[in-house]
Amino acid sequence: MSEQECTAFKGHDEVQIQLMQEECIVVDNDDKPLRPGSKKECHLMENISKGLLHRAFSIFLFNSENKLLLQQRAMEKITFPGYWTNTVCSHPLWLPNELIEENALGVRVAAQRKLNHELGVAFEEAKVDQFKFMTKIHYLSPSVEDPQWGEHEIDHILIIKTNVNVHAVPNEVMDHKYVSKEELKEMIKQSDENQIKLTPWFKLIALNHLDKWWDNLENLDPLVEPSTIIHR
Ligand code: DMA
Ligand code: MN
Repeated sequence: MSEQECTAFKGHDEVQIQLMQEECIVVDNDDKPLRPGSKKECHLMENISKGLLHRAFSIFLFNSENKLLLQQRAMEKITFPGYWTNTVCSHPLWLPNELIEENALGVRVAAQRKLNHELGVAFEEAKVDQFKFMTKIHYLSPSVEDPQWGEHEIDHILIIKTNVNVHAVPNEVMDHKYVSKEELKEMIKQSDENQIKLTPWFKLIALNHLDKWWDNLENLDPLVEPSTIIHR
């Protein structure tokens, strides 16, 4: 590791440093893949300030009682440690099966992989075809704890309604819970009062988009906007 890399990763968790070598998908403003870019390159604010953008996804998993599964990010995470967020957020990688464009199949393949990697959900419990790709949201946000890191993504929103067995992986997730709409409202209030932390992308989605999907979990098709990119 170079001296510059040692500085960027100072004090961080070894497993999470290794994961910074993953090859994310660098995209243009229309979400067209341009080239692979390491997770590290994609999340350093010095590159983001020059316009570097990558592809991501956010999973919203609801159980049969229509409660939403949230996770609290592990303290080992380099970006947004200890923050509460939607079920899983991550990136499809520059791999043939995660680059498939048709109906965001590559992103859904990655979603299944990460639901298993972070929350220990078995592949059979969340099949690729069960994820519904809703729309894309483009946003930029520096990490408050360590402002040299941040996010600048075209985030694919994926909804899945199913009951799963969660076996959270401690290096990724320190806590998880299912919430009703009212319970989430209360959490948003607590985050406004600085009692808990919510990730900026989750708060943005929860405040602007989530209700219309949550109210229509049995009939999401009319709300699907695959070619829209909401710019924030
Ligand atoms: C990044 O999430 C993705 C979004 C939508 C912000 P992350 O930092 O949890 O990614 P990973 O789990 O791959 O580290
Ligand atoms: Mn990212």
